[in-house]
Amino acid sequence: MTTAAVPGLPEPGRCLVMGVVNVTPDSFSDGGAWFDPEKAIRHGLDLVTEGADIVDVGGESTRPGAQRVSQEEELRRVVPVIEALVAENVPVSVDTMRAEVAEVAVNAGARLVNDVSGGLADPDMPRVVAAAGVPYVVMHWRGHSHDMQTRAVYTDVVREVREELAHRVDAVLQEGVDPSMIVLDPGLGFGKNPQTGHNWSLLAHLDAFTSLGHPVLVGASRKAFLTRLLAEPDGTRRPFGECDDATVAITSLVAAAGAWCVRVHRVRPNADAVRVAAAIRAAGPASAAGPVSEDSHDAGASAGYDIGSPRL
Ligand code: PMM
Repeated sequence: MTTAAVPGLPEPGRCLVMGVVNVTPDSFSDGGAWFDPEKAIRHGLDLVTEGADIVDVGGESTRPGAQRVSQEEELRRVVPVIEALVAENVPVSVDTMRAEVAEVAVNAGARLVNDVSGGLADPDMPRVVAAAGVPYVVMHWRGHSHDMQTRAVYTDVVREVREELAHRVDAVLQEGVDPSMIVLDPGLGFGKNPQTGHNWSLLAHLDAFTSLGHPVLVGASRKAFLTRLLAEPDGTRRPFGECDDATVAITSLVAAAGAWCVRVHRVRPNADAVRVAAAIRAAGPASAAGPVSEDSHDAGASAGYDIGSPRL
């Protein structure tokens, strides 16, 4: 289980909380609430007040079926928001699949590039990230939103997602990305079928990803598999915005299982959850056996924590 520190980002000695600011009119989870730049900036600052360690700013919706926006429009949406948050010393990540957007964002002060395509959408991305020397979230992805759900076909979802991510790691290393800068993400909801349990299998085997030797980020917040899980008896799905308690439950479990970071829309209860998970880990058998560094997320795995076992 690896949750090593990532250069240039906070190291609170627990799972980090990344708060989401979608500067889009059409993201599925928050439906355009932060499309106005002033509102987006205010929202980012509010998320920090609620306990976000990082604020993830994105200008392109990745909801299933979404069409792409132009690069100019993406830049127009995200740059002013990133600049304003950076001016307030907020650790900002940019959620983009475009190398040029990543480059402009990093020049504006973004500290992390969050690429849901793991370098597949724009072949220049890994080289640009390597040159920028910033951490890079490499997410599992099988294609753009307009048809990604047709690619959600697996014989063994955990093995295949792990192998495909491992290939992406090799590819970005070849392009010069430093291994210490790589963060992995199984890509819940992206090319995963919410009706067949793909997302639950990935969550149940987080160790398959932490064992690849890089910190792991989990983005479960308000995803469609939660709206189905929490559906009414007549099948009416729970609205996205009413899946936050379930998101917090996942946060607790993945934080205990060694996730490095969770990406969430409602920060405060998730910030509470990661602190609870850290407190339980710190009080576990490894602590009784000897002092556990507050920074060590790895200590529990070898000591065999009950909660904190890498397998959920
Ligand atoms: N999910 C969304 C957008 N960006 N980034 C990472 N690394 N992981 C995710 O799971 C992820 C992401 C889609 O969610 P949203 O549009 O509701 O914010």
